[in-house]
Amino acid sequence: ENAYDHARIEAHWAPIWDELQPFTVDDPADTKPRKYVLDMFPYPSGDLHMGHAEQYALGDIVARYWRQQGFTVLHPIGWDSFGLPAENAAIKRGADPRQWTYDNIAQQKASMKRYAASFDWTRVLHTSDPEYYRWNQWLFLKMYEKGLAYRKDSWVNWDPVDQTVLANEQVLPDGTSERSGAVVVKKKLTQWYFKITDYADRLLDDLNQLEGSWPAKVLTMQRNWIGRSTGADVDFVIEGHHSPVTVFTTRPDTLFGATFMVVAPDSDLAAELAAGSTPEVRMAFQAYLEEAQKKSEIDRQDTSREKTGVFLDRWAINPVTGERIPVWAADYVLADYGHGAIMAVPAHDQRDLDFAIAYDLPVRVVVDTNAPVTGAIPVITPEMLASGDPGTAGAAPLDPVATGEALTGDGRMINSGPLDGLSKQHAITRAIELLEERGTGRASKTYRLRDWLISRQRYWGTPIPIMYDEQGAEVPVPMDALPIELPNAEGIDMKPKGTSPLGGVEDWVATTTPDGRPARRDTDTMDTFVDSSWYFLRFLNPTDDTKAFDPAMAEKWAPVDQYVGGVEHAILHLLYARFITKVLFDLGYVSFTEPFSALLNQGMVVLNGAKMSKSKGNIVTFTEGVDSYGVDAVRLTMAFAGPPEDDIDWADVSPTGSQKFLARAWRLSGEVTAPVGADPSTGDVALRRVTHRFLAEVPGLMESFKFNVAVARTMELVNVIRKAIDSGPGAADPAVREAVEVVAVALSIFAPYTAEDMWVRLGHGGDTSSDLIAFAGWRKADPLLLVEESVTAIVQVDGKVRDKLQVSPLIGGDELEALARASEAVQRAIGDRPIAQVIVRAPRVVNIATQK
Ligand code: ANZ
Repeated sequence: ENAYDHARIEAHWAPIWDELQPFTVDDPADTKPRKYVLDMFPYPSGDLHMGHAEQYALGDIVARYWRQQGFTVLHPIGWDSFGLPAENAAIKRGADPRQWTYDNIAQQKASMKRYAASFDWTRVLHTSDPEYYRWNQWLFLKMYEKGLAYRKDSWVNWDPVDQTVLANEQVLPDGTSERSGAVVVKKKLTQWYFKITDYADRLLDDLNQLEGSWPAKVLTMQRNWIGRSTGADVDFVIEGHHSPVTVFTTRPDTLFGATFMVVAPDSDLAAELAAGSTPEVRMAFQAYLEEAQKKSEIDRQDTSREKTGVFLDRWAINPVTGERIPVWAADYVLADYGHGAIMAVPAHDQRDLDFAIAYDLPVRVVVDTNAPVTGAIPVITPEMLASGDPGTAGAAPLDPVATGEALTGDGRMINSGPLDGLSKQHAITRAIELLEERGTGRASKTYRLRDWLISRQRYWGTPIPIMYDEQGAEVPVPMDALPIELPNAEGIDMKPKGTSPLGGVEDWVATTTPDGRPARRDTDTMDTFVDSSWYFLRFLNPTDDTKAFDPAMAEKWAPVDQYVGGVEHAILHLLYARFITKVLFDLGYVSFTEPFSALLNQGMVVLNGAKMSKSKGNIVTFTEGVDSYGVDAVRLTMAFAGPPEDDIDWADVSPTGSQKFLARAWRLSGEVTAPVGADPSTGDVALRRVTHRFLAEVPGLMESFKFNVAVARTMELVNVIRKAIDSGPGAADPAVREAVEVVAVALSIFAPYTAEDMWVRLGHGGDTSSDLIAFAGWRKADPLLLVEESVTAIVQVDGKVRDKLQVSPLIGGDELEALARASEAVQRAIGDRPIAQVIVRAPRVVNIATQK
């Protein structure tokens, strides 16, 4: 068997590994250092594809690397197996979603085993198992007890095709559904929410802990998603209204320029103000509201859109000027941001200016953007005040009405009483102080983040553990009655109709409260992001039927040291997992506040520049890939293609090249003739230097995710060994054995089948897990072999030796020439004569000839 045959090697090792289960982590007495390496778990949506092949190669590389570094690595896998794909498949084919799901899981599992992903197969979990989802229900009830799960009647994003509610996060920037592509509309429903907004500050501030270990892009996306704005809340009294109206502003400095107020037409406040107005206003308002509701939130925020609104014939009092200002309803103000009402400062806010121009409302400039601003607190002299010049020098303030452009820049405050002369920043601070002194406002923050809507009108999900008594009051299901299992799918009509399919299962819906009164179950199921928000903890003891997870195990293993997955989860999944971790911290179940200490986002696998998709018919399936080239060649190709965060174009990479390289490396293992354990220190020093530089360099490459460079270094080492055998010290040299063993261990990270076979051919291996190459360990580089040798290079000028340089034996010709030219002795010898010719023979000689 002297030819490399990937199929033979795979067929030999796969059953042995399956038998040994070498990556099971279950020894409580194990004292080795630990790592928790986690791949984002897959949806069971069919067989694996090349994207999976990439992700699971990269995660596995990290896991296998740390094992070679002497760590016990927890590397589990499971399936995110609730959700719409199963339900839609069921609707389309009349199949049971359960059947579809578990069949797909079986197929994916077989593929992952074939792929030699080094998972601990004893920890597999499926979120659609009642043994798993009962703990979603437990989590829900814990959050309910804490007031973090609540129900509210509200406008929701409605996907008219899938007939389900969408989280804000699932609505794309163009206003269509991420799931079905349909244009999302608004609908009023009573839904369950998780109060993630209570955690907005912590979710934002704790991102600082992740700086450097999460991709910067993901941190930015999380920050923008949370979207914290700082400023002030200001209370405006409204004539004839029962209580003051509070607005949020980021520019309290401009309060003296607030010349009208605008409320969101779809807010309760607008309805109340209109109701207290004239019949004409009520009618005009109603018509306007209906128009506004047809528009998407994205449209409403589009600044280029023509401004529209209705005057409510109500008046507010500006708390600092005492002026009466008109109150309007306009759809550029959103009901669910800030307080759904604003103070309009047309001189300094473009939307307000457009509106003021459209409806001929007063505009007052309060920041002179022509005046110079200094970093220091401006000094306002009594003379300046006396002369009426609050430090404004030069040109007159610009006129926003004439130009149509709001003055948004910094400058000096004018027309603003006690704020006059201050810069914007100082005026903001001072204005907040003034408001606080008068009790009409206070410093405040507002967020783009909304509470997490978790109710879904679908069958294939976790039932919400709440029932309603005959008065409609919420009654939580007692903990000891969990799980509330899904009824059998048989006979349930899952076609989307706007209400949950579970509503039709009368004997499931009808229940009794713990004190024996008739009640009806909530028929919605949870967003599947609930399932994935804490699964990393369930892996620690996935079969425990007494608790969601064991805090002692969490203490031992969590947080996850390295999380690996696609950038498509950069916002939602990660945000929710971070949120739930903080909730569990507050409940005292875990001692850490961030779930994933480091994050690696792999790129996508594309084909000829295009995303692979069924509709384009350009999918390379996982099975096709590994059948054609072998598992190891596919894995190696994924690692070698480039930095892991870049996309891989399957048309540009060469799995055949990977295969050839693996064959070259594998052949070496059959040629070594030095016996096992031969003392390498008696071997060829030049080869040993190369081997030990490799040992020293590769860990840094691996830990900075430069897997492609590590593979390139392995290829170089293989070439050097080839030469050493063919035209160097020969196959019997102990340094050759050492080098080939180092190659085998390095390859065990990328190409486990090939490496395992090499290991046995090299005379290692045995019957137990610890004999496998996966646990052979990374050799320490010998520092003595890392010291760079140097050679003496001679520099001649016109045939006379003028200098001797100590240089690396690997120095390039250009570099050596540059050193020679830089030598003072050489320059002196050349004098002012022009150089005619330079001949370089690195690393030994540089010959410089001058013109005579
Ligand atoms: C007065 C003002 C003057 C404002 C000025 C801006 C400039 P960000 O940064 O996005 O948080 N605003 C507040 N609530 C709003 C709502 N529900 N719908 C639409 N706009 C709203 O924006 C905060 C600013 O957006 C607030 O500050 C408010 O306008 C407006 F020269 O108040 B500002």
